[in-house]
Amino acid sequence: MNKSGRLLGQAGAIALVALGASPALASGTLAGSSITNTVTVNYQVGGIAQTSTDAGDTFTVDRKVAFVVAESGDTTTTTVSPGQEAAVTTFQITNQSNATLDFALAAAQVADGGSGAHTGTDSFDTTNVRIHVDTNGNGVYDAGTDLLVTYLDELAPDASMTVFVLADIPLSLTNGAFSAVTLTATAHGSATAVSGTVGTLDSILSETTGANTSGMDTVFADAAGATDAEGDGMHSAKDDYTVYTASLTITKNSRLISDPVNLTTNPKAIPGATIEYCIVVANASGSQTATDVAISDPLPSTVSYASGYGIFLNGTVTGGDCDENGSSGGSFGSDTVSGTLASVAAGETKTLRFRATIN
Ligand SMILES: [Ca+2]
Ligand SMILES: [Ca+2]
Ligand SMILES: [Ca+2]
Ligand SMILES: [Ca+2]
Repeated sequence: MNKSGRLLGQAGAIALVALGASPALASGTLAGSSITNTVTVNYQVGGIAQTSTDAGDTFTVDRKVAFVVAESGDTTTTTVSPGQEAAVTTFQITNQSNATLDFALAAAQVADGGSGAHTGTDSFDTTNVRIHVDTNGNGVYDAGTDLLVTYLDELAPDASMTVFVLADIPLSLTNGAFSAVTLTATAHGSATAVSGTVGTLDSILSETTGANTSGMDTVFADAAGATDAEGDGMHSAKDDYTVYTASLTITKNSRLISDPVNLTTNPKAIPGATIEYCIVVANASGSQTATDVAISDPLPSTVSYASGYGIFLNGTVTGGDCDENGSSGGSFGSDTVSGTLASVAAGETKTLRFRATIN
């Protein structure tokens, strides 16, 4: 503070309290602002008013860097299917600083065994992780509209911006597989001005070390986030993806129906015998419904498809064997029996059944 008068040295501090009581912004008086006030003292000598004495005080408001990265958009994990592309998690970045800042953005995988924002233990990494900003401001990711970014440019004091982390989900993941992601924002800005350059990621900020200077100093007031420390010019939060998928078990067995010698009484697997193949598709409880379950069973040359019997779908199972039920369907061509089950829900078991003779 520059004191230009000796009288009433506390006047500047009193005036500052008065100013701070009603700031224009929640984040406070803008960094770089000059706060000036002048005190005037009138006095008398011998009962006669004398010429008044003034004392002025001017100082520069310093930059308080405070901001929050928070998961937003939903309160639960993002459910995904194996092979899904551009699965979205949503974050919000709020600038609580008294300056306009850029925020460099980085999305990082959480290692196996780590935690996310919701219940689960990290068990896989997503691929092709990228960050988009909510360009049209509707809070929802819009492909082709919400632009790919590596930083937020010139976020004003008290302003918030929604960003989306997009990732691709690998195939061959099991139900309940969990992948967490951490979004970290790092404060950048002009070294000397209350705002930076539009369209450019300004310099990474550092705190002013040592005593207060006459210029705009920088103070880090950010909290500790998911993976960053208090007062480090960074803040971070986690979100996560959980795989919901079908958990199919396929079993196949055969039973003898008849043979040319014993007929249906204790038939044996001799040439000319008829056998029934039973294909069972089971989906574990707690899984997602599998749809368009396409079964394809190429027959070896040692058996011949029993075209007169047909193919039966969606039958029941007793003791691991197909019951003699189900509805006609499927097809036979190129020595292959085929059929499609429209859906197999969690906990359901469905079948494909057909007969062949031993050559
Ligand atoms: Ca991971
Ligand atoms: Ca949008
Ligand atoms: Ca900038
Ligand atoms: Ca921090």
